[in-house]
Amino acid sequence: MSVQTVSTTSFAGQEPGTSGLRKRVEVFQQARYLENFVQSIFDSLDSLEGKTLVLGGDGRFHNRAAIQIILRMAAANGCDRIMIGQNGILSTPAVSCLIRKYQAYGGIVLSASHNPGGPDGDFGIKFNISNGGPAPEKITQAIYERTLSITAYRISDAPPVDISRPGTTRMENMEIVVIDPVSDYAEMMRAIFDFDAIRRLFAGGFRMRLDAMNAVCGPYATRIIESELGAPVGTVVHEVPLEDFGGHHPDPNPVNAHELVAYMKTPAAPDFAAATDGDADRNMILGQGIVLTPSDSLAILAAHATRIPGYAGGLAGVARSMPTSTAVDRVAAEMNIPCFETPTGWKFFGNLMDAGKITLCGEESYGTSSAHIREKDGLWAILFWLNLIAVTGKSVNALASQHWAHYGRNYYSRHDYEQVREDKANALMRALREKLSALPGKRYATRAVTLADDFCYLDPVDHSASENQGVRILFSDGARIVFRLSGTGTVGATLRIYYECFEPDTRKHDDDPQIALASLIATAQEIADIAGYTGMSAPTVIT
Ligand code: VG1
Ligand code: CO
Repeated sequence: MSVQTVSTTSFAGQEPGTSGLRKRVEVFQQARYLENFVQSIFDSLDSLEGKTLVLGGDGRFHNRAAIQIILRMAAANGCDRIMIGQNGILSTPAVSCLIRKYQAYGGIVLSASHNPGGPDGDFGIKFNISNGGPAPEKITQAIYERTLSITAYRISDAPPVDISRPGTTRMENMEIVVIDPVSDYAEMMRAIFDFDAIRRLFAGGFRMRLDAMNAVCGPYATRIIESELGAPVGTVVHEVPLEDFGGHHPDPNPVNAHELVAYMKTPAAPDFAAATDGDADRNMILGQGIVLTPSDSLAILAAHATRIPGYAGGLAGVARSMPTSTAVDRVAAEMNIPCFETPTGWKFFGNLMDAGKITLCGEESYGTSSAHIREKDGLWAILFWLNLIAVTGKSVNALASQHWAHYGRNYYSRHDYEQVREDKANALMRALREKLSALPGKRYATRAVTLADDFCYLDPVDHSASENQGVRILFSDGARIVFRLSGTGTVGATLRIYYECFEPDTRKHDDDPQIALASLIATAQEIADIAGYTGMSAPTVIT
């Protein structure tokens, strides 16, 4: 066993996006591609000597091969100890939990999250720092810059390590600890939620379906919801993680999880349903006949948080990403706590949590979490809902209607235009930016524009500025349109347009969101000429 130094040349485009580096599997399979990026991570950090890293992934295709390479590189780069999930499996929230609990220096998550998997799908890699959260922009930028100048990487020639059983082995001077992927995470959930109340709920005949989409949530959900909380076997479906997610697109939204949505409209529908994504950090919440928007879910959880043991002391504050609806802002205003607006991507919440400024936060893209870790957490959100249903005795539908009656309803929808030519998407955004200064005061249908800008975030903790985080157009009646380009896609550009309007009148709370938002959707077309630039008369995905 010895450490080799292998010369290499740089690859273009190893720039982390909204959440790590994501590329097609075939790109990652090129010789030296993963090695270059991993060495660039290590080169951008302090020495690994004496430090512990956490390593795991969502089990997608290329996970097993990548894990063996990273183990050999970590050993060669002087890492002291690496904690790895059995069979290389760890959900993103579990990685965050382990880094914090064992005071690791950081973690490497192998996942392209909500992107499809399999040999023709996507692969991804992300570095998390010692607070358990995604590396902030200054670190991802340093990693990217390193990938451009790299000339060599270090790797041990040790044979592959058996990671199929918990236990400890060594490679070079590094200790490799294979751990059960679920137990630490489950212990943390027990400390936050009232498991007895949820057990009584299931014992009383409450029925639920959780679709794990053949991704990494399966082992966590079966152990916690079925074995521990007593839900009947079969409550968690598609519970076995598969390398290609069984052909599912593991992005829990009404389009990809259409079977679950349809099932919730049948007479056989259980009381509650949920779905999670590739790496188990996203969640979709459903009641009988309804899918709750993630923005509403966040607002409702915030409004009831003190009923959950882990949040009985109250919330320090809340935060949402800029495109997320302002429903939670109304809750924060009534609770008299601060509400922060951050750019898209979980990395921006970390500083606010570390500084004790927020307890709950979320994004419109089916992400919700709290300061218990520094990532979004799908199963946490589902357990929060179960706990809430157990202590209030109310259904998802009842809790939503009650919420809208009290605060008003923020109708919300996201329209995605996928696989747009990059030059066209960029031209649309450029033309829109050029128009912004002329928009305030202009009227569209019944509304006047009050503000139009390109969102710039000033981090209140480290005072860093993040510019060009999405174009937002705000109207006099509280409606908003937001335009931005996705930072997680791997083919062409994805244009995301987010629509929101506020309806205080209870009699108008049961409309179809697309109808409630129709005039705003027409306004976006008029302002941005979406059809002209994209050549598409309708979005490819509506959520
Ligand atoms: C998308 C979502 C964003 C989320 C990110 C990572 O990013 O919009 O809210 O944080 O995915 O989620 P983008 O840049 O494509 O809009 V995950 O669960 O895929 O890591
Ligand atoms: Co995810």
